[in-house]
Amino acid sequence: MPKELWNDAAGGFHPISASDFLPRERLREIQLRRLQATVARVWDHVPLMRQRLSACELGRDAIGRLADIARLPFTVKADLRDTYPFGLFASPMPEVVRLHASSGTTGKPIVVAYTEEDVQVWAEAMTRTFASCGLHRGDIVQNAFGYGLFTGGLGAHYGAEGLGATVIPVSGGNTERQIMLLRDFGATAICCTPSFFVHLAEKAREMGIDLRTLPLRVGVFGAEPWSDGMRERIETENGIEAFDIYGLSEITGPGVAAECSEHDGLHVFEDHFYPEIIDAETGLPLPDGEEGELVLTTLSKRAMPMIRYRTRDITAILPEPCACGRTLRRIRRIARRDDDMFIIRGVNVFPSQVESALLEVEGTLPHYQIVLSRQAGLDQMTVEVEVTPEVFSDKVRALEALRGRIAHAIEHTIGIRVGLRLVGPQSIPRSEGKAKRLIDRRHD
Ligand code: DLL
Repeated sequence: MPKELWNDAAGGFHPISASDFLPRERLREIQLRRLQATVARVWDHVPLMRQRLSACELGRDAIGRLADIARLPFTVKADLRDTYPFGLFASPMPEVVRLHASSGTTGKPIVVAYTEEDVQVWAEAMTRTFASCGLHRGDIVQNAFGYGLFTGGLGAHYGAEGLGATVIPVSGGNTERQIMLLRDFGATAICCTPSFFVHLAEKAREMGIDLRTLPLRVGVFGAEPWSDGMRERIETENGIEAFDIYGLSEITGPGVAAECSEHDGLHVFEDHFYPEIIDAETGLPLPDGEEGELVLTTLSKRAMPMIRYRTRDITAILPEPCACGRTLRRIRRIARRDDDMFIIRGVNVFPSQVESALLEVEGTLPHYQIVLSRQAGLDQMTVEVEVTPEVFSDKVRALEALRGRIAHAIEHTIGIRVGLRLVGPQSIPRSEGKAKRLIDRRHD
C-alpha cells in the first residue's frame, strides 16, 4: 500500500479504509448480495416500489446478476415529494433514529431517514472520505458545514470522529469567529462549501490574518459545484490542499464519493452506493467514460433505500485504475446539474462555464452572480463580477481593459455576448452554505 495512504499519525493505516482496496471481483460479490437484499427490502416494505417493480414485471428476486440493475425502474425527486414525509420508509418508525431534510429550491422539503445501522454506514463512509483526503488522528478539523437538517455538518462530524481526529463543531456562518477559532485552535483542516471558504479567506485577509501562516493544510469542500480554476485560486492563495467531496441527502448525505491525493476524479464508495451513468433524455445506460446523468442505488441503506435514484448531476465514470491504488471507480468532478442549465438566445449555458471563464482572467475575484432578465420580450444575461480593490480603484481605462478581457473569455466559452457589470469588492452577497449563482428575474 502506498505510503501516503497510511492514515495514522503514527504511520498506521486506518483499518476502515481497507474496503477502498478490495479486489474488484470481491467488491462485485458484495454489491450483488447487497443489491439483492435491497430490492427484497423495498419489495417487502415500500408499497410504491413494489408497485413499480410489478409494473415492470419484476419481483422480489429481480436481481440474478449485477447487470440486472438496468431493468429496475428509476426513482426521482418527485417521488420523495409525492410521498412526503415518510412514504418511502422501509423501516418502522421506532427503528428510525434520525431524520434529515433538504429544502431544495421550491415547495416542500424532502425527508430522509436513518436507522442506527444507516448512521454507522454513513459514519464509515465519511471516515473513509477524510482518510482519502489525507486526514488522520492528530488532525484538528474545523467543521464549518451547517449542523441541522442539512446533512453536511453531522456527516463531516462523524467522519472526523471516526478517524480519531479532533472536531471543532463550529457549524456554518459567523465568519469572524470562525477565523479566530482557526487561528487560536490551530485547525489543520477545514470543511465547508468552497464558496464559504473563499469568503472566509477574504475576511481573514481583511482582518490582517494570512491563512498561509496558520497550521491549516487541508480543505475538504463540497455540496456545490466548483471549478478547477476555483480550486487553483483557493490552494495558491491560502497554502492548502483542497479536496472535493460529493454526496446528496437522498443517498446518505456527504460520503458518497471523495477525491484522493491524485485529485483526478472522486472515488465512489461502491460497496455502499452503486453508480450508473445514463443518457438523461432516453434513460438508457451509457458506457464508462461517457458523460451523462449519475444514477445511484444504495446497497446498505435500511430506513430509506433508493433504487436507481436520478441525481440530475452530470458526470462520467472513469474506469481506469487510479494511481492511489484504490480499486473503487471514480466519477469526474461534478461541474453541473442538468436542471442548472438555462437557455439564453438558444444557447445552453451552465453557471460553471461562466465561473471557469471568469477565473481565467487576472483581476477578478471568485465572487459572481448571473442575472437573467427579460427586456422587451428578449432574454438578457448579465454577469456581475467582483474585481480586486486595486483594479476597482484604478483608472477607467484599466477597468475597461479588464471588462474587455472578461467579455472575451465568457464569449469564448459560451459562444454569445453577455452583459457585464464589474462591481467592487463585497458587492455580491456572501453565502454561508451553498452559493446562489443564478438569479432568474425573467418571470418577475
Ligand atoms: O450537499 C451533501 C453534502 C454535504 C455533500 C457536504 C458534500 C459535502 P444536498 O443538500 O442534498 O446534500 O445536495 C446534494 O449538491 O445532488 C449536487 O448537485 C450538489 N453537490 C454536492 N456535492 C457536490 C460536489 C449535500 N462536490 C446536491 N460538487 C447534489 C458539485 C455537489 N456538486
